[in-house]
Amino acid sequence: MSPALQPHFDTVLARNPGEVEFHQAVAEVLGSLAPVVERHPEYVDQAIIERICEPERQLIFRVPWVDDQGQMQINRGFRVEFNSALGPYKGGLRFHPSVYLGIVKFLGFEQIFKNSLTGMPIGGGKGGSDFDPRGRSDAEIMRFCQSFMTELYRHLGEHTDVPAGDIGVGGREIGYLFGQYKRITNRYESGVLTGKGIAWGGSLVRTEATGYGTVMFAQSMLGAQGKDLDGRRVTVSGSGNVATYAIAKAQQLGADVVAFSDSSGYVVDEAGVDLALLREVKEVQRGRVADYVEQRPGARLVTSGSIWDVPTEVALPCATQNELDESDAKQLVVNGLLAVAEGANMPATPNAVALMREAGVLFGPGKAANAGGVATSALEMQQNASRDAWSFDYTEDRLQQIMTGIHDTCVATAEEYGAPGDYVLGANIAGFIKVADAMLALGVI
Ligand code: NDP
Ligand code: 2IT
Repeated sequence: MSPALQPHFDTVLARNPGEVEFHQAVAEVLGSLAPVVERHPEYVDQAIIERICEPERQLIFRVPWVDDQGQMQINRGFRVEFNSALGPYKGGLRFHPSVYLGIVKFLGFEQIFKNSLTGMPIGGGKGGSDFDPRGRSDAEIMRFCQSFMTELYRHLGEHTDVPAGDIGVGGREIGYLFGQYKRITNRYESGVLTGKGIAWGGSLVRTEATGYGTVMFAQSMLGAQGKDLDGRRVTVSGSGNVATYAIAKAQQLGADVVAFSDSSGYVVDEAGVDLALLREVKEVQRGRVADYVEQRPGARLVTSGSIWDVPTEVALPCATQNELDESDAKQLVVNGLLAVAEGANMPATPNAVALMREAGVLFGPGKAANAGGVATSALEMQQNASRDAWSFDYTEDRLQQIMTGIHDTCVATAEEYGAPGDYVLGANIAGFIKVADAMLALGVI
């Protein structure tokens, strides 16, 4: 890291002890900014680096609820309102037992630059809870969401802070959260949450957007090299929202998607993933990947090793942070990997990223590659503000334009800063500069 930035990183480490994922995310962004602060010393002089690493507001609250056995349960809720220089705080809510402040802050920090890259007027935030939805009934999920919103509602608003989904939070949870917000405030304020159902203010394409956008980004990276996805072997980790629609779009573009996973193992389906069956198992039955294998002759479940052992040309990590490490990267490269687009947030470890890039693999970092989800959330907000509803095709076209724009911005910025083809540098610098300039214009706040 450059000498101008190192003291600020040391301060982040000292002020945020134990938040290892947050440290990792900050190191990755600051690691790209040396040429920027050389050209623009005002970013250091005006404390932009220090300010951008310090959330504007951090909320931690108790979430009490009663389970189906009548037992009192207590979880912890979080919302980190990181940066509102470009617009209202925007970012998802994650419900997973691993959630703690360090995870929410890493996700919120990434969101600042991702949202900036989309070109839409949205700031960065993230939230969630250590609540584990696995095995909980619909009624328990509803009571948890209602309790969570009973505290959080006072901090939200279509012009203030606009949550959406993330791991463990999909359309069902957004429904319960929106219902409670509407009841408490007595306002039908559609723009306060995104990822809503189509009948009650949602946008077509939002469900598909993150996975579709990730594949559009991979296609653009390959296209810049005169290649495409048609006929290529593709592996997608995870089997949730992002993974499902990454598989769908990759198949539409002619790829052979041969593997996917959940936290219990991975599935190899050499005949090509049966998307209709996967959706039935995950979205309707709320089952596990093992249930897919039971209903799909020829597919096999592997519960040891890693999905990245499966030979593939294009890897799309769409599960969670740090799920692809250095030894996975080594194996992928040995097996002939061409390109990676991160559908998840920070799924590849820093050593894995370095190894793949040194091997000449095209690498699309999450804050660029998975930005289609939040970009389409901003399109949902736009429809809500104008009380309009767009067609699927029109909305998908807008998503495609946004993803192409992000790709081209990364390429142009990397070239401008002397690192052609470096999508990590391009994304970090382009995302940062827009926010930094807005912060300078808005004064010391
Ligand atoms: P879902 O909850 O729909 O799916 C998550 C998937 O990842 C599940 O298959 C889950 O398996 C798997 N997974 C989660 N944790 C682990 C783990 N520790 N090890 C292995 N597998 C795991 O979430 P999403 O699809 O919405 O999110 C996936 C990723 O994409 C996250 O990193 C999220 O931050 C990111 N993202 C999501 C966006 C969105 O719009 N939803 C937008 C941009 C990024 P299991 O069921 O076994 O836990
Ligand atoms: O990580 C992400 O970009 C998301 N979970 C989506 C955020 C959003 O507000 O749509």
